Amino acid sequence: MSKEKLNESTTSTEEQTSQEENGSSNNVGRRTFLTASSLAGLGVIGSQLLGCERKGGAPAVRTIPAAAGHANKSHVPPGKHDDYYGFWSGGQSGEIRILGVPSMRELKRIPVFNADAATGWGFTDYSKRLLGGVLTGDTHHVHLSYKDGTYDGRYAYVNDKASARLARVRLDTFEVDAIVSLPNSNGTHGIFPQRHKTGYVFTNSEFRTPMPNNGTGMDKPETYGAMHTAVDGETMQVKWQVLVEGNMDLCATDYQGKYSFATCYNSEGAVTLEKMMGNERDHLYVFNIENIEKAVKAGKTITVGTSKVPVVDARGKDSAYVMRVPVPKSPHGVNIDPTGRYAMVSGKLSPTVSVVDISKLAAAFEGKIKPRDCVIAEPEVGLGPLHTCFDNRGNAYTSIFIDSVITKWSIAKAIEAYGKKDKKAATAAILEKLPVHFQVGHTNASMSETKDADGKWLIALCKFSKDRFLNVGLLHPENDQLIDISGAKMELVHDGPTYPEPHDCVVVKKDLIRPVKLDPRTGAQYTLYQQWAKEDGVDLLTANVIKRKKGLVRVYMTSKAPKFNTTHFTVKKGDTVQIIVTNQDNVEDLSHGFCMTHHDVNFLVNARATNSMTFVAKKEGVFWYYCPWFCHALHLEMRGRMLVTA
Ligand code: RUQ
Ligand code: CUA
Repeated sequence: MSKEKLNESTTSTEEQTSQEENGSSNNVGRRTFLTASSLAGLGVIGSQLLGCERKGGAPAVRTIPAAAGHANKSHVPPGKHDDYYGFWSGGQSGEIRILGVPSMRELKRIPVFNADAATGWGFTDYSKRLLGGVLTGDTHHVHLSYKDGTYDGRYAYVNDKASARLARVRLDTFEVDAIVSLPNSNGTHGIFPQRHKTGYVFTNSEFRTPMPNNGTGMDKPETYGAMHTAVDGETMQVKWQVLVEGNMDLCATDYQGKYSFATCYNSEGAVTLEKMMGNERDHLYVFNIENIEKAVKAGKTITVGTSKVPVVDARGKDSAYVMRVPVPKSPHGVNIDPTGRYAMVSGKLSPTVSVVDISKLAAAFEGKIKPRDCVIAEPEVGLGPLHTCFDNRGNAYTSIFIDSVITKWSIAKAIEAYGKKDKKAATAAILEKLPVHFQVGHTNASMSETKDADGKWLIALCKFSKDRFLNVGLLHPENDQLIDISGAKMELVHDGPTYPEPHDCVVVKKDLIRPVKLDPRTGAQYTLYQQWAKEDGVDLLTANVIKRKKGLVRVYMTSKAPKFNTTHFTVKKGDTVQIIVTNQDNVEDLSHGFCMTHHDVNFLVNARATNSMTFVAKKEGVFWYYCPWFCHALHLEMRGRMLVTA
């Protein structure tokens, strides 16, 4: 790297900040809210959304890597383990990804709302049942189940924004075990589990629709509503919903099980972008769970459409169920600090984060104070604040999309400065701004969403990598950056290219996760196969059996390296064939698979697991089936024949 470029890359944050403060780099003062026209002027709308250029073409962010040299910190030597599991959402890839932190090595992909050729997810009988034929998805937010304010290592939950679903992953097997469809919901975005125990998982509808959504209402958007839904995290059943008038973006819960939260960026109830940005203030919805549960119990509910789920109608104005805390402007993230005292609402179109004191909410629900009185600080953190995470030293870290920085600020100092004329106090609350590369969306820190936040690592999920990696054509990787936050100053230590597009991650101490190495032969999938075997009078564990029913041929077999116990079988053209394989290897990671050539059939069978897929035998001939997972020196010989007769 040339010296010039290096200098450019290390332009101090102070310089950048002062430029913005005196308005020399653009015409929008830092106090000013962003509007449709000012965003356009800033180069924030349309093709210049990315902050590549601001007015006049001046570069808004450096496009050169920051000074190298801290890389050793993230280095985990060969053969050594990481200290943390990272659970990443995979955005429109529909999956969850597991990374080691701090090495940022990708350890696994868990297919969830997608079809995956390697494992057969989306094609196997069980995954098809869960997915109901919907093979695209959009995962944004992965959160783990809790006990007493920290992770209990049992489950991970993730949303599907595309088709309003919630999935659960078992953290012993790292496989999906349940998917639930959310009634009367469109664009399910923020989700969050309760933190005192495995209780509810709350989900937010981002898109407002007619209620019921039954084929009318294109010209009456003012009548639309959106659902805040409570799913039981144990049974994965939808328990109740709260209907509100505004849209809901991100979701959070307190630490006591009293409240859940949702940001609303479209209190206007508009259906076009310009009008959604009309109000100077939108709000944070606060849901009072005890009061809602009482209403549900007492039957003070309605049903909407064909769903039987009880709905508390809380549209329009504050009530015992829902309160609206006014915050500027089109807020995005809501994050609770590790003490459980504060909800940080990031302004998105306001350069501020609103600090809501959760301990004041009860008084506001009782009408003793105004909802807005619960806001006890509103530090200015930069242009386009999206999400906030925390260390264990009273600091908050907010991702700033337009400025492409992480802003570190002191919660106590921000509270102290609130309402004071003294500009010095406000400046003192902002501790540091670290450039990130580029257009950071979500950010999260190690254990930040638990009472045990440890202040070690921060991840900046940057939406654009621009020229930081080799050019790979039209679609570039995103850039998940690792930042050391353990010292006085933040230090960027790693650039992590990722396939689009992670929205969020949680970073979890490794000891809290206790995966198994062999299939436990428990749970819904195994139960299903036991049921089939019972119906057919077959022992799954030794089966080498063909069962013919009307139009259906079930082929039960086992695998044990390097053999299938069924070496050949015959079916008729037009038969529907179901292949059920039970893996008899009791050896860690000794996975086999089953691929039927020319039939679009290919699936994974892990050690001790059972899996199956169904297809129609369409053409006469001999077709080899084989094991596609490298399992043995004689892996290539692990195969058999299917004869399809006329
Ligand atoms: S939300 S960063 Cu789902 Cu911000 Cu995408
Ligand atoms: Cu079994 Cu390859």
